[in-house]
Formats: sequence, C-alpha cells, structure tokens
Amino acid sequence: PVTISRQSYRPYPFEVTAVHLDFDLDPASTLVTSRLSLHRKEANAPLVLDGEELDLVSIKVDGQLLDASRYEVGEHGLTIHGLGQTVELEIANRCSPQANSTLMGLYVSNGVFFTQCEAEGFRRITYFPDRPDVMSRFTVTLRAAKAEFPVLLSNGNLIGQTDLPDGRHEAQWEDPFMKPCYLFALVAGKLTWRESRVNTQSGREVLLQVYSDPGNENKTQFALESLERALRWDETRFSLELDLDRFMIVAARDFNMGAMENKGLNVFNAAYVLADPDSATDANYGAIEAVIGHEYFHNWTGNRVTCRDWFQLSLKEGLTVFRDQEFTADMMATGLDETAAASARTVKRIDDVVTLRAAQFPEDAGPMAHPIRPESYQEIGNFYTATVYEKGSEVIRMQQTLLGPDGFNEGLAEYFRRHDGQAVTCDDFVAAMESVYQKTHPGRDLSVFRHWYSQAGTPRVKVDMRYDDATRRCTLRLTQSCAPVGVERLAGIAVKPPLHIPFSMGLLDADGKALPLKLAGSDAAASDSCLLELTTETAEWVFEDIPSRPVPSLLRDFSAPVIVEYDFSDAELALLMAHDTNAFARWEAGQQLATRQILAATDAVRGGQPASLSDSFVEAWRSVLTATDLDAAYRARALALPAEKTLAERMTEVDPIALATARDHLRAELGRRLAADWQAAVDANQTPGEYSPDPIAAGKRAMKNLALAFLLAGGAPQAEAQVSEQYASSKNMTDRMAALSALVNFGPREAANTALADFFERYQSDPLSVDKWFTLQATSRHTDVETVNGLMVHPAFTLRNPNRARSLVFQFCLNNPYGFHRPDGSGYRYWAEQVLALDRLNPEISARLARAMDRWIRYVPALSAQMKQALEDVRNHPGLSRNVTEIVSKALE
Ligand code: B3K
Ligand code: ZN
Repeated sequence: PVTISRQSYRPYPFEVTAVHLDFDLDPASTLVTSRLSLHRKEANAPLVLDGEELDLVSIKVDGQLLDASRYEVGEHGLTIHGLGQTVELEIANRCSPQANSTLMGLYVSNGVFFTQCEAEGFRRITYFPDRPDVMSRFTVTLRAAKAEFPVLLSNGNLIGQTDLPDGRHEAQWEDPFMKPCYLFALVAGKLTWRESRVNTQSGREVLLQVYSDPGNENKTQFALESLERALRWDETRFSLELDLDRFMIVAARDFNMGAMENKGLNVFNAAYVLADPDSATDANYGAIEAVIGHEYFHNWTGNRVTCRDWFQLSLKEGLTVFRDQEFTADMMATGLDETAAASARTVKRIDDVVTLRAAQFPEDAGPMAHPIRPESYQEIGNFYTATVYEKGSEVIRMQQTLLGPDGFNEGLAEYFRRHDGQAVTCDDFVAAMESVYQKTHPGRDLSVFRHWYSQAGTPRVKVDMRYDDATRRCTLRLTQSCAPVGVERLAGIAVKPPLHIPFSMGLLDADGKALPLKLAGSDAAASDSCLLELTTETAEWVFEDIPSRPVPSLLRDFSAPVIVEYDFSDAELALLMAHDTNAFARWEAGQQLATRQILAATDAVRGGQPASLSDSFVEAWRSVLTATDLDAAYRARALALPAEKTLAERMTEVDPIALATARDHLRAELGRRLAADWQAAVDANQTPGEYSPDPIAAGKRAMKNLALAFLLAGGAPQAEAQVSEQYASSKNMTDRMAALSALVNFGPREAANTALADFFERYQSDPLSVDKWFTLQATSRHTDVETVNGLMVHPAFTLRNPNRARSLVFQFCLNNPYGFHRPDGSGYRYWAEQVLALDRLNPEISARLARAMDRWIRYVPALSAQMKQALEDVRNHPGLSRNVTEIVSKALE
C-alpha cells in the first residue's frame, strides 16, 4: 500500500476554470459527458486525471477526437500529453450506479440516484482532478425517465427544466460559487418535500427544502425547523448569512456516514432527518438538529473556505463540530433563566466530553493515533475520525478560550477576510486567530499552541498542590507530558515539545465554599475561577490569602482535552461532587468516585471475591438523586455510570466481562439501596401531555428512565410492572425504547421477548425503528454469536444497508462485552467474517468495523491472543481493500 505524506503536497499544474457535467441517468449504465475549461499553469506537465471503475467512451480536445497515442488510461485514471495553454476538453464515460455497493460516487438507493463524493468519490463518476484545491464553476444537466425520476436536483440554482420527446426530461443547474468536486452532488428520483421561505439577515428571500421518500412527508417538519434555526443562529452568532437562493436537504436510506455538505444540496442519512414522536427518541431529535446544523455551518466553514489537501480535514471538521456544539448549547439554553441556561450548557458539555473520552481517547492511545492534522495516510476515508472531528473541535474551543468569545469571533471574521473562496491550511486558520491574539496579548503568540496540530496522544497534566500555613499561600504546580503513540512511536519519536494548555481551576475550602483566588504578582481582582496557561513542561502558580488547605477543582468545563492526575481522597471527591460551583467539575468528581468503585469491584470479580460498594459512595449518589437545586437533565448525567470504554482505558489489563459484571453489579446495588429515592424520581419526572423534544422535557424523561433502569436492575418488586406498563402505554419512542431497553437488559427474559415481538410487529414498516430493534438485541447481555447469526438471517436484515449493518453487526462487536468477548473467541471469529463480507461490498464501512480490534493488545492474554489471530486472519486474506488493509496492518504493527 502507498503511504501519502503531508509534506509531499504540490499544487495542481492546471486550472479548471469551468466544468459542465451532462448526465444521462440510467441505473444500469449512466453516460457522463464532462466538458472542462483548462488553463495550464506549469509548462510541459501532462494532465493527470483521477478515475476509478469507469468505462471511457471518448476524449475530445477543442472539439477534435483525441488520438490514442496522446493518452493512457489506467486503473487509477487518465493521463493526457501535449495539451496547449488553454483547452476545452470533453470526456465521455460510463459508470454503473445500480451495481455500486460502495455508496461512493453515483449510486442508487431505494430507487433514487444519489452521489457521495467526499473525499475521493468524484473519480468514480468521471475523470477529474479529484482534490480539494482544484476549484471550478460547475453547471450540470440531468436527463432521466420522467415517470421514474420526476425530481432532478443538483447544486445551486435551477436554471431550466424541459420535457423531452421519449418520456424523458432534463434539468439544468448552475452553482454560482467556485467549488472543489467533492462538494458536487446530484439526486434524482421519486421524492416528496416540505419547504419554507425565509428572509436572511440582509433581507433576501431564500427557499429551504427537505426531501424524502414518499410516505415520509410527516416526518420532516422538525428537520426543516432545525434548518431555519441553524440559518438564524449563524447570522446572530457569527454574522454568517446563507449565500444561495435555495438550500436543499435530501434523506437517503443508504448512506455511509451521517450526512454530506454538498453546496446547496446536502445529502443526509435518513436517520438524521426523519422524526416523529412515535418513532424518534429525544436523542434522535437532538442528533437531527446537531447534524443539520453541522452540515449547514459547513457552507461557510468548509465550502466558502475549503481545505488545500485532505491532511487539513480538521480545518473544516474540527471547526464545524465546534460550531454545531455551540449551536446545540445555545438552542438548549434558549428561553431559560440564567441558572437553568448555565446548567443546560453544562449538560451539553458533559455529553460532548463523554463522547470524546469514550471514542477519541482510546483512538489517541491506540494504533490509529494521529494528530488532528495527520502526517500521513494510506486511505483518507480512514481519517474521518474522532480525533479529526472531536479533538479537532476541542482545539478550536481552546482557541476561543484563549482569545475570549469576542476575540474568537474577530479571528473568524479575519479568517474569512483573508481566505474567502480559497483552499487553505490549518496553519492559515491559526494565523488569522493569532493576528487577533497578538493584539490583545502583546509579546505573545500561538507558536506553542500550534503543536496541538502536529502531536498525537492525550496529554497528561500532573497537579501538585502545596499549602503553607505560615504564609497562607497555596502553590499549584502543573507538569505536562505526552507519551509517543501510534505512528510517533513507530517513527522513534521520544520527546515531544510542550503544548499550550488552558487550564481552568478553582479552590474550595473544607466546607465546600469557593475561595476567592488572588494570584501572587497579579493585580487582577480576585475571582472564583482562574485560567492558568501552561506553555512549558512545568510551571507554578501561587495563590495568596488562602485560610486553610483547600480542595482544588481542576480542569473546569474541561478547558483542554487532557487527562488530569491528582491524588484526591474519596472525601475530597465527595465534597466536590456536593459543592463545586463549577457544575462540570462537580459532575466529574462523581464520575471519578464511580470509576474507583467500579474498578475496585472489577478487581474483586476477577479475584473471585464479592464486589462491594462503600456506604459513602451510595450516600454521594443519594445526595445528587435527591438534590433539589439540580435539574433533571443534569442529574441524569451525574447519576449515570461511566462508559465501559472509558473505564477500560483506566485498567492495566482489560478484562471486559469482569468489568461489565462489576458495572452491572454497581448499578444493581445502587438500584437496591436507593430504591425509594429512584421511585420518587420516577414519580417526580413524569411528562404528561403532548410530546415535545425540548431539553426540559427530555431531561425529565432521561432522569425518569435512568431511575427505572436502576430500579429494575436492583430488583424492585414493582419495577417490572411499571416498565412493562410504560412500554405498552407510552406515546413516544423515548419512553417506549427506554422501557424496552430496561426489560431486555435487566428484566426477565420472557417479558423482554414478548415486548420485542410486539415492537417488531408495530414498527416493521419503519426502517429506523427496525434498526433500534436490532440494536437492542445486538447489545443484550443474553446475545451471543449464535443469536446474532440468527438475527442476520431475519428477512429484515441486510449487510448492504449501512444503518442496518451498524444496528446489528457493529453494535454486537462494539457494545456487547458479554457476547463479543466470550472466552471461546467466537466473537472475534464472527468479527473477522463480517469484516471480510462487508469489505466485498463497502470498504469504507468494513474499515470502521475493523477498528473494533484497535485496543486488542490491552486485553487479558487469553483474549488478546485470539484477537490477534482474528486480525491476522483478516490481514492475510487476499484481495483486501486498501481501507481495511491500513487498519488491520496498523493494529498488528
Ligand atoms: N464531510 C462529510 C464527510 C463525508 C466523508 C465520507 N467519506 C460529513 C461531515 O463531516 O459533515
Ligand atoms: Zn463535517
């Protein structure tokens, strides 16, 4: 496999000023005619165009058929020699949408044509310089049978539509903005839509549309409203206005990822568009709004300013994730008083940090570890990662923290002033931010900060605190370190330069009261919270007038994506959990307490000892459960147990079944010992009346359903009846799913099976609900490989639909510790079979499943040996895709 490195970037020797694409759409064989206006920038260079799985029909240069001696066609593209300074090139080729199971390029889903071009899918449609720094003006003609494909969509504005004699029709689209080919899209088929017209900030009327399969018209209202909210928010928060007259979203059943930000024509996985109360959960509603926001925000951060090359992916993704996280936080806080709004924002921050720790931290410690701006790749499709996205967002957030919200907005405005219409690098972004930072922080710069872009691994910050009674001074020393990981380790990198780490903290007295912080040598007014900027390996800060030895509250609001090391006592954590004025740090203290309990219980389970939990821990949980000053959404987070994936990273040797057993035991014990309080929480958090996905109501449901699960797990006598009753009578999917999930995971088998059968009966015609049905079974502790194989032959199962494959195969391999990690290795052999089966259909999806083995080396020897064997079996399989080859060979390196 070829490794591509960031340093090898060369500008493209031609300009493609204009592109006209003409499609004769036919599922079996589509004819694509592409006319390119080329302008040479470099003497003598041949024209090298990317192309994959295409049948070349003809090439014309300035209207003349090109002689075969002037070009070569290969497996990866087309090379043309001897072209002049300015030429019109016309290429005709065919591709086969119906046969395309990769879902990259042009494909058919449920009878509708869709495209997916990012990162390198356009080359599967026609020959073209398939790289983001080649930007052109696109016009598109679509032609198809009118009865089968009545709706014909592409980027930009519709400039003409005509009926043709043979029952066919055609449409012409024109995108007024220059764009790279990865932002091209077309959609053609039988679709229904919902639309609205709104005025932008500057008073232009724009048309917003959400398209879906006929029959789903009642499930697109929330998506359309979310789009309107996103448009409004980008105007208010960042003064960014929609630049098109028309903005379209189309839901596709078969889609590799969440969604795609094609200019003016976003294509979405239907799971992030369709919702009604009966079929979508609160989490689904939240994800729909977040993804709609995300793709909409790409119109500026990604499309107007795009990436020079794919190493810069985080330029648009990290920034756009940051923007969607802020959008959600602002939407959650809308209409609430100050305290409730602050809590809503903390809840969003907690949710994002939970995701980061469960998905990105393990990635950053494993074989695929890479900087947010990778140095090399074999297959770019493998680098749409939690690191590029979620850690990338944290790196943007730190810049906002360092510049302040106003400074950050100014920096973003400067970025657009400098780079609108260009394809640029991460460094260009930091330079724009730095130009503002230097104005407000004379004599300083972001040179140390830039290392966040070139280093992999999660840094550790060790905290030492000294207190001196005599001088009433408290000294905090921070020391950072970041061990070489992934490619760094293989390249023999031993020392890594320090990072610029914004570290927010506070101090509490023994009663849990916030102490005013006065830094020695600073004339800033004392405040409860302080932002320390660590830019060297180690540094100290001295706080004055501290009356007694305080308890530190560290990394408030998770001000940097790091791991903090400080030796808290259990009593100190309990104090922070009860009193910290920073709600994030307060949550964090509880999670740390629970982590200690679960890890101790895991050791006990492994040693054949009974696992016990301390009374003080149970009391700490009770105090949050019964706290009247905390809202339901926050309490639901504070009382949830830390994720298995996060806990596993804390173990020297991962024993997944012992860990899951300990975690389940802890839940059952908390359920049993706090039964009366859980029941009170169930009663106090009912949401009668019409369903609404708003954060207050969703918070109550989250709290109530968490309490029900604890009650059932704890064996409360009334719980099963309550849960079954909720399953049967609830009018929304959140409550119905929560009840079903509790039954499946903690209830008697028979009740669970009856409810599962009922659920399928009810929802079999709704694919997104059927996905939920598969997921519940895939993750049940009673499910083993045999059960999964049984589900795979269910008529509703297919490996070809990514959502369905994810709902069963991925869920089993990634989220079923008991079934997947059976000591007989059956789970790992199943994984290998499915990776290979998927690889033949869809390498991008298969490579995602392949990553289930990333951390194999950290498991107990009996398991890791079998995991290694499964990895080797896959690696040795002939004909493996580049995608899967990269993942499994890195895992084995
Ligand atoms: N930019 C797309 C990524 C699609 C890549 C697929 N290989 C989704 C997003 O981040 O908005
Ligand atoms: Zn994105």
